[in-house]
This record gives sequence, structure tokens and C-alpha cells, in this order.
Amino acid sequence: MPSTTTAAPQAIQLHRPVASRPVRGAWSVQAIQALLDKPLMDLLFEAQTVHRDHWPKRDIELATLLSVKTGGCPENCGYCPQAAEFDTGVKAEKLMAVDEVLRAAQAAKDAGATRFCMGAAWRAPKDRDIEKVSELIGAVKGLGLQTCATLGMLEWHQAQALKDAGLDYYNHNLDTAPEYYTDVVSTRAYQDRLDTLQHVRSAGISVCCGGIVGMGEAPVHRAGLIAQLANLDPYPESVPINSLVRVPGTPLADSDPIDPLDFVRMIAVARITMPRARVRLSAGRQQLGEAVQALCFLAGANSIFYGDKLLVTGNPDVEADVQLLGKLGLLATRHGSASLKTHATALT
Ligand code: SAM
Ligand code: DTB
Ligand code: SF4
Repeated sequence: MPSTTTAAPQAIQLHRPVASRPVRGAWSVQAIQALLDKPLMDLLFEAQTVHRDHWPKRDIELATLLSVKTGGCPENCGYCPQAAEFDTGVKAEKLMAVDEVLRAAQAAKDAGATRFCMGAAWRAPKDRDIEKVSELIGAVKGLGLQTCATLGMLEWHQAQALKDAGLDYYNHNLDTAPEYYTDVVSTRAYQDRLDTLQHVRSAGISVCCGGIVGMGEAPVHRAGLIAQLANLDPYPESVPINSLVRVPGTPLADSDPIDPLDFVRMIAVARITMPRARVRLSAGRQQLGEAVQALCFLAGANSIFYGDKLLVTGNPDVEADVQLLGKLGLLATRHGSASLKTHATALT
């Protein structure tokens, strides 16, 4: 499968990029592909212009992940080390106890995170799982952190219960374009994901929804993913863009890695098409290096996963991230508010 976006050389044109774009719902896959194919400097300039029109230019949100229920998942998502049917060395564990989760959340807060995201390797939680996770949410919220959970497919009444428990965000990714989805997972349908997003939205929880690149998808599938996200009404408040972490034992372990500049393009196009979303430079940062991450911030990323671990795989060390933000003159979000008026502060 092709993994590199190339654009034919064009005559040099000097112009200020136009930040205004079609009204919501009007993004076509073709229009997004045209953005992805732009000369990189033009694309970065346009994305940074949109970014500065909508966000404090130096502000980066720090979100810490914790796998509160690891492994043993009955789904077969081809990228995931936690699927029971893949031999990845991840052991199935029970849901963590409240005090253990609270310790991790407090440590995340002390390190400067403002959002705490709890992940569970469930296809869909049972009502009794929701009760237990509700306790975790209440406890974490009590520390003054924004709460996020990613637990699999939800019924509406479950989303409502999570809202009542104080959940601020629910993460549920569309992962890729509908046309490529069945190549990646066969135990559920794209529509199942959309249904859960609808339940989350109608319960009044903010939506965190993005995808993964580097799974062998074609450029048109990358454009198709962004079109799906940008055309959600409203588009998600948070958009995580993950680069596949290739875990041995998963069906996608041998996928060709994405060209890092194509990853930067995805961030830029997410920023342009969803100007008010927090665009999160998510999984895969360990493979990207500092210079590419800097380009991602220039392209409009304003959130990262912060902490030495993602769910079961690694992430840059906290110290390395503090240094990187300092080097780039970026500031950690102080209050974790999704508001455009968020204040930011230096960690160093
Ligand atoms: N089980 C729930 C679900 O699938 O929605 C929640 C946990 S699941 C691990 C959360 C998300 O992590 C997935 O939707 C996927 O986008 C991302 N993810 C999982 N494995 C990944 C990998 N190897 N590389 C990048 N992202 C990954
Ligand atoms: C998201 O978009 N990426 C995170 C979070 N949402 C839950 C998960 C990344 C997982 C990377 C592989 C792992 O550690 O399991
Ligand atoms: Fe299960 Fe989620 Fe992993 Fe899919 S991504 S196998 S649903 S934990």
C-alpha cells in the first residue's frame, strides 16, 4: 500500500493562506486530499495561521493515560496489543482498585498533567463495570483533574451514568476511513463506533475521537478518516492522531511505517478542518524524534500524552517532554480547560 503523499512540483505562488473553509459538514474527501497534497510549507503555514486564529499559540495540553483494565479483549483490532487472540505477551488483568488509580492520578497531576484518561480493554462494558468506573471517575475528578475514559462501545444509559459520575470526555476512535475499516477489525462495524459517539454526545459528554495512521492505509483513507471526523456534527472537542505502535504479535506489526512528514500533514489537516479541536499528537512519539514533533506542533498539535507509558506500550519520559517543551518555548496548559481562553504556564 502506498504510504507517502507526493505532490507534483508547482510554480511558486506568494499568497496568504485562506483560513476560512467550507461550512460544517461540507468537507469532501477530495478537498481534504487536496490539502494533504499541498506543498508542505504552504500546508504548515495555513495550519499555523488557523491555529493562531483559534488557540493561544504556545499552549500544550498534557493528558496522562492509565490502563485501568488491561488485556484479554475479545475484539480483533489488528493494531492492538490487548486483543486476547494475539500473542503479544500482554497479560489479562482485573479492573484496578480506586486507591491505586488515585495514586497514579495524583502523580500525573503533580507532574503537571491536567487531564487523566482511563482506558479499559473491553468490547463494551457491562452495567456493573460502569458502576465501578464511575467510582474511579468521581475520585479522579475530586483531585481537580479533567476526566476522560475509553471503555469500548456504550449504550446511551451507560453514557448518561458516566456523565452523572462527572466524566468530562469519552475517547472512542474511528481509527481509519470506513472503506479501510474491515481490513483492520472484523468484530464490529464502523456504524457501531458512530452509534457510541452519538450516545456520548447526547449524554452531554465531550467527544475525543481520532484515528491511527501507518496501518498500510492509502492516502485516500487518511483523507477519508479526516472527513469522517470533521463532518461529525459537531466535530470532536479532542482529536488524537496516533501513529501505529507496531507491536510484535499483532497482525499489523509488519506494516510499513508512515513517512514522518505524512504524519505531520495529517496533524496539519486535522487542525485546518477542526480549528477549535484539541489536536493531540498521540501514540508513536517515541519513533518521531524531536524535530518531527516540533513540526507537529507547528502544524497545530496542542496536546500530547504525557507520562512514561501509553496503555501498555512506551511513551517519551516525562523529563524528556519537559525538556522538549522548554526547548521549543511551549507552555503546559494550566487549567486543562478546553476553553479557547486557557492560560498556560511553563513547567520548567
Ligand atoms: N477498548 C476500547 C476501544 O477500543 O475503544 C478502549 C481502548 S483502545 C486501546 C483505545 C484506542 O487506542 C484505539 O481505538 C486505538 O485508536 C488506539 N490504539 C490501540 N493500539 C494502538 C497502537 N498499537 N498504536 C496506536 N494506537 C493504538
Ligand atoms: C488514543 O487515541 N490513543 C491512546 C488513547 N487514545 C487511549 C491509546 C494509544 C495506545 C497505544 C498502544 C498501547 O499502549 O496500548
Ligand atoms: Fe479491544 Fe480496544 Fe484493543 Fe480493540 S482497541 S482489541 S476494542 S482494547
